[in-house]
Amino acid sequence: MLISAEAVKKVEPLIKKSINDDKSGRSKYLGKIVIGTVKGDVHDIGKNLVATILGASGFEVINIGVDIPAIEFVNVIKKESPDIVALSALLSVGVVEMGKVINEIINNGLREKVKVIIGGPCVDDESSKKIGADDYGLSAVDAVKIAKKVLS
Ligand code: B12
Repeated sequence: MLISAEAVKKVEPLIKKSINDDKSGRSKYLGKIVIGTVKGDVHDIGKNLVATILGASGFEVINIGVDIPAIEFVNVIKKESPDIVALSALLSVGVVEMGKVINEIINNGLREKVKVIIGGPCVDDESSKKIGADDYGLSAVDAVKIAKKVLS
């Protein structure tokens, strides 16, 4: 696992460069997204891939890293005023943490101001509805589709 994770990290800048070099297909500005992996979870390969693809699709992306507590998401929302917060988790317990982030957003009176999308192998329609997310996705391609959808 560690070797594959390191391999992907090495390749990531090359993927970004190749996307940035291909200016022909670049889209117009679509909005601002804050993305992070929720507390207790340090998996970031998929989340970084999602961030890269969203960035290449026209979104301004602020990637705040891994193991991010709910209150930290709220602090960044207050500072950056994003259109969307994207939550990533690979561990099953991540869904509970995602729910905590949404509750913290509600408690701080920010829910009307920001859309919340969630993703990772452990999320589905049921869990997304249960915690009150606006939508969920299972891949980087989904991320672009649902980000556009929740803002439309
Ligand atoms: C690499 C890896 C690690 C690396 C992570 C390195 C890193 N920098 O990310 C290391 C070695 C650190 C690691 C640690 C652990 N891991 Co791990 N890990 C994996 C592994 C092999 C691959 C994950 C991966 O990168 N996949 C490739 C990426 C591209 O896919 P992805 O992450 O799913 O992302 C895609 C989608 O999910 C989606 N997506 C992701 N985020 C978002 C967000 C949004 C908004 C949207 C729309 C979409 C989206 O789009 C992405 C791109 O297509 C998986 C097994 C597997 N086959 O998936 C286990 C796995 C996730 N790990 C697991 C476990 C248990 C652990 C540990 C607890 C092990 C341990 N006992 O220490 C620790 C947890 C540490 C922690 N606190 O987080 C379990 C989780 C089980 C569960 N369901 O809870 C898995 C499933 C392995 C298993 N079968 O048991 N792991």
